[in-house]
Amino acid sequence: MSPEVLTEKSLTPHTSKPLIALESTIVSHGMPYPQNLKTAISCESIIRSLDCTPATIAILNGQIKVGLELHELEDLARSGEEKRATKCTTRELGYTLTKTAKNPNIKTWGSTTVASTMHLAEMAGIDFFVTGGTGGVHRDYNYSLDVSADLTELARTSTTVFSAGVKSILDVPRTLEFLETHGVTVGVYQSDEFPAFFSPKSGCKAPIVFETYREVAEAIRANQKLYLDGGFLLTCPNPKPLENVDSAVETAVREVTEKNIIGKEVTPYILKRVAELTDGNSLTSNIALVENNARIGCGVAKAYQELVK
Ligand code: PSU
Ligand code: MN
Repeated sequence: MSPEVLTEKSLTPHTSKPLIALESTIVSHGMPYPQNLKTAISCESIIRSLDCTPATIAILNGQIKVGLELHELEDLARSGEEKRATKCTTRELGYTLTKTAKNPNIKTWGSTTVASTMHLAEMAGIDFFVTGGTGGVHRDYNYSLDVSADLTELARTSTTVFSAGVKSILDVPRTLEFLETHGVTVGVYQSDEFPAFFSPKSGCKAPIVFETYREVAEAIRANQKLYLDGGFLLTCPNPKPLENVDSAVETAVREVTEKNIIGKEVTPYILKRVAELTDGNSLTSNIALVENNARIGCGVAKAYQELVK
């Protein structure tokens, strides 16, 4: 990270253990309080228990933070509902840094999405990043041209992202086409079907199936040796699938059009509505899959560390 943005306060944790980046938008805009805090804490402790070091990334009062203290995680978790957190994708990083720096008396967060977390993780020298679901091509793409910046960032930033695939709120086949066009390596862990977040099944074939952590680590290493600068997406099927989520998804997606919700508000709106319409069942499933991604992320990070030793 260049010295201007990497100050003493934002320092990456010093450790010889593999570092695992975590995003902050999932905390501020992806889940309600207090489940968001519970998930963030449990994810960090799973990572620690597997002998890796978690580093949740966010912007606090004009300061990039790589690795949050518990009280900061708590504050971040409350900041979504209190509207003190701005969802901040790559294009808003610079602006959010300068804007939030002007609010010294309010704890204002710039919460980073998959795209912006990938970028900051790479700058901080962190190779692995665990999240829940990645953004993708939206279902109404023909009309809205809505493609998440997560996909374009995956095309250019060499961070390995662990997710449970792409939610059925999105157009899964088109998301896979986009990733193929942009040369992103997409693997599925121990399944021959690409997972769709709540469900391990999307109807789309896995582009690559990986059976072991070591195999994934070897492929990441080989990409690096080939100077392939793009990202690597390892998708992990949800261990606690949620059935009958389709009608909730349909309703939420329809409401987006009816209410003319656009831009970066779309995804948080759909996530919130699906949680409401499934009586919170979607949250239980969401938490289980993030924890599962954390375990697999640590397994691969450790296999990678062995490989480059
Ligand atoms: N999908 C989820 N949970 C999330 C997100 C997506 O299941 O929390 C968040 C992530 O931060 C992701 C962002 O990077 O939404 C994508 O937003 P958009 O579709 O506006 O690019
Ligand atoms: Mn979008």
